[in-house]
Amino acid sequence: MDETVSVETLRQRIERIFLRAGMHEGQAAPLSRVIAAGERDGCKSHGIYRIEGILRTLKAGKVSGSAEPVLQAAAGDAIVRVNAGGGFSNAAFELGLPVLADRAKDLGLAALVVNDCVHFAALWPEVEAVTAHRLAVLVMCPSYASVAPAGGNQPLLGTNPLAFGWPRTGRHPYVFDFATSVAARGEIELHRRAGKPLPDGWAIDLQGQPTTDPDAALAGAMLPFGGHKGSAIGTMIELLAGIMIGDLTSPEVLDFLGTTALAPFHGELILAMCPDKFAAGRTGDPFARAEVLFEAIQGQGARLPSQRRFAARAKAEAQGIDLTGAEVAQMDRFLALGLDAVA
Ligand code: NDP
Ligand code: PYC
Repeated sequence: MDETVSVETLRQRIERIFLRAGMHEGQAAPLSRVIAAGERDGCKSHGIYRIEGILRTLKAGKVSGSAEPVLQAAAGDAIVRVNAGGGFSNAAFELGLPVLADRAKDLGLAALVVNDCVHFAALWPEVEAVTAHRLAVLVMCPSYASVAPAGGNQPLLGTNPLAFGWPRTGRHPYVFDFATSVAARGEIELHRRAGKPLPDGWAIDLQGQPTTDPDAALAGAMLPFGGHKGSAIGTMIELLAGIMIGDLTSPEVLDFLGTTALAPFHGELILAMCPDKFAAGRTGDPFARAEVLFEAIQGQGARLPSQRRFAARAKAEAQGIDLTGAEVAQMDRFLALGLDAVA
C-alpha cells in the first residue's frame, strides 16, 4: 500500500535495513542519511532505489559494512586524507569534513582526499555540508566505465559526477551537481524499470548506433554531455580524482567489479576554498557580488540549479515523502530477509 512518511521515519527504516544486513552503525547511519535526503529532495536516481545495489555490493564482498575510516592530516598540511578502508564514502567524508573546513579557512584552500571508498551517492549532500562552513567547494569522483568518449563508441569513462557549491547568507547555497554523461546511469535504470524509452541522444548500443532502448543502452555505452566538452571534463575527473590521488580510474573500477550492477569502488576529491581569503585586498565583498550575479540570472526568468531540489525538500519536510506500494513492499522485504533478499 502507498504510504506517506516523514523524512526521519524513512531514514530510520533505511538504517534498520542496513543494520539487518550486517552493517555497523558507523556505516549504516551516514548511508541512511544520504539516501533519505535523496528521496526528500526528489532525486529518485540516488534515493531508495539504491538500497538494492548497496545490499548486492555488500553480499558480493565489494564493500565493507564494518569499515572504520582513518584520518591522516599532518599539522598545517592543505591535503587532508581519509582512508575509507573499503567502506562507503559517506562515513569517511563526515570524518574528514571538520578538518577540511578548518584547513580551508586557515590556508584559503584545502583538499579532502577520500581513498578506497565505495561511492554510489549524489554529491550535493557533501557540497552542502562544506558550504555550511561558508566555503566554496568542488567535488568529483569517477564511477565505472560506462560512457564512450566523444568520437568513440565503447564504454571507457565513468558517469563521473561534478558538483560545485557557493555559500549564501540566510539562503540555500548555490549548488549544481551533475553527471558528466548526458544523464546519470541511475536514470537509465529507472527508465528501464518503468518500461519507458530514453530521450534521444543519451546512449549508443553495442554496435555504436544511437538507441533509446534502456537495455541496449546499458549493454552499450552512454554519451558524454556536451560532446567533446563533457568528454574532456569526464577525463579530467579520471585524472584528478582517480590517477592523481592514487585511486582507481573508471575502467579499472569495472575490471575490479566485473559488472556495473554493483556500486563502484574508487576515490573522491573535495576542494574547499575560502572566498574571504581569495578576495582579500580586492574591492568588494565576494558574497555580496555573488548575490548580484544570482539576481541577474533569476532576473531573466532563469532558475538557479538546485532550486527544484530545495522546493522538493521544503514540500517533503512539510508534507512527508510519498512512497509507492512497490517501494514499501521492497523495503519490507529487505528488512525481513536481509542479504537473502538480493542475488
Ligand atoms: P540533472 O541533469 O538532473 O541535474 C543537474 C544539475 O542541473 C542539478 O543541480 C539541477 O538542479 C540542475 N538543473 C537541472 N535543470 C536545470 C535548469 N533548467 N536550470 C538550472 N539548473 C538546472 O543531474 P544528473 O542526472 O546529471 O545527475 C543526477 C545525480 O547523479 C547527481 O546528484 C550526481 O551527483 C549523481 N551521480 C552520482 C554518481 C556517482 O558515481 N556517485 C555518478 C553520476 C551521477 P535541480 O536538482 O534543482 O533540478
Ligand atoms: O547514476 O551514474 C550513476 C551512478 C554511477 C555510480 C553511482 N551512480
